Amino acid sequence: MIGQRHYPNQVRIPMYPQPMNNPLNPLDIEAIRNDFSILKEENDLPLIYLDSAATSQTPDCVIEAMDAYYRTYNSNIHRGIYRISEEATAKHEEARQRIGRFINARRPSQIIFTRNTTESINLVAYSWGSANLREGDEILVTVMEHHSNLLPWQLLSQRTGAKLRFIEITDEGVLQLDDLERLLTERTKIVAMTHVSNVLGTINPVQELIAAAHAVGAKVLIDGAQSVPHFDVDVQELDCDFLAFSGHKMCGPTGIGVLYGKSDLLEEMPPFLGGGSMIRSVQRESSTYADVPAKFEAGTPAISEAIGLAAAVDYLNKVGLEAIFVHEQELLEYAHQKLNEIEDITIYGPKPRQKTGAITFNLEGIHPHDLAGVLDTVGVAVRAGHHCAQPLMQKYGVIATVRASFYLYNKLDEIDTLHEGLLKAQRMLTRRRR
Ligand code: 7TS
Repeated sequence: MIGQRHYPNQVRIPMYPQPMNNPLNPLDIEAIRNDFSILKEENDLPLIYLDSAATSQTPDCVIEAMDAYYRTYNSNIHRGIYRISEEATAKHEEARQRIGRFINARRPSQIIFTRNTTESINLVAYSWGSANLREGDEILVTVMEHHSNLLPWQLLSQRTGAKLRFIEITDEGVLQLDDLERLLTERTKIVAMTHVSNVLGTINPVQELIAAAHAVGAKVLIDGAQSVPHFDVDVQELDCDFLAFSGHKMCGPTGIGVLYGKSDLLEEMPPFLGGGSMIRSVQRESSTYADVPAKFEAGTPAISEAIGLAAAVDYLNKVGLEAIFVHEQELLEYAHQKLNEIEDITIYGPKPRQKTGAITFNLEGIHPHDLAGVLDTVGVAVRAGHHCAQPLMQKYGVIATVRASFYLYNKLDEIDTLHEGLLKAQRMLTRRRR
């Protein structure tokens, strides 16, 4: 369930899953950490992994599921008339079902396997976009998009003459919705927006925006790369037309992503890539295509990765998304409190409870890359850079920031080490002495 909060403009803003505090269901962090071999590796320093927004760590159960495929039934799918190929096909299609259930898709055929979020969005922009957009139409995005949810639309705009328009954000890092009526009109054909900002962690009020977009006849693509891993995303409740996400940010492997789409849209969309597996029959000059989802899955797919992603989904279900969300809130509250104690720090974006997963900041006079380098000397892995969100960086007038991002396996004392690392960087790299 999504919690509700009222904004002055009467837009109902879903902020976070409820309940926020569920003392009956706290995470057993030590048991969870035990599920991740990489966190138990013996190194000079323990790994303090605060870069899950880039790629999350992989629990052993996911590695084992993929290992079992290669060790015991490695074969191509949908073609072999022999035991192990049938087993691989069954496991691959079962994975589709489990992943579909995870986002509450009506049917497994609405789950299209891609390589990642980027490919899922490109698929929609090329296939649906090229068939449906023309000069005079508009594409509405936000300034907080990851480049993966901007470049495909820029390219579409260049191909079709459709115009890109932007929802701005406030200084606090939430969407500025007061001029939505001006931006969202009958010219708008698609709204493509992130559910959660990969830089700020802001949770956007997508359910209300989807309803508003549908009211003017626009379709909506939600970039779920940073939401699906962190809280319950229900495509039927949201009523989005498309949802894109990546396996490697939700305890799954790299090389597998998902595009969910409404069936009627997927059925009328032309293929994206041509090749084996996506055809019904082929003649010299033309062909007919397989049904959805095969129509969009040309070539041999990432078989073990789909099986691994299904294992990841089972793992997240077992731990409980709600408990994960509450745990992340606790980490964020503590991180805000500790980092706010540091002088000359600028923290970007909203406060905890309006966001999930990440805290993004700069220390005056220190380049983010230098800061990340010093943090590495105390074992802390963070991301420094523009985070593939340059328009957002421009909004804040910076080239880059440091981002610490959290997931189910992070502990409060890791934030203490982050804090100490930042003070160390200030001692080393500025004239400030502490
Ligand atoms: N959309 C959002 C919101 C993202 O955070 C990312 C990746 C993508 C799309 C692209 O995902 P991919 O799996 O296709 O690469 N974000 C990040 C990040 O914040 N740091 O590294 C990758």
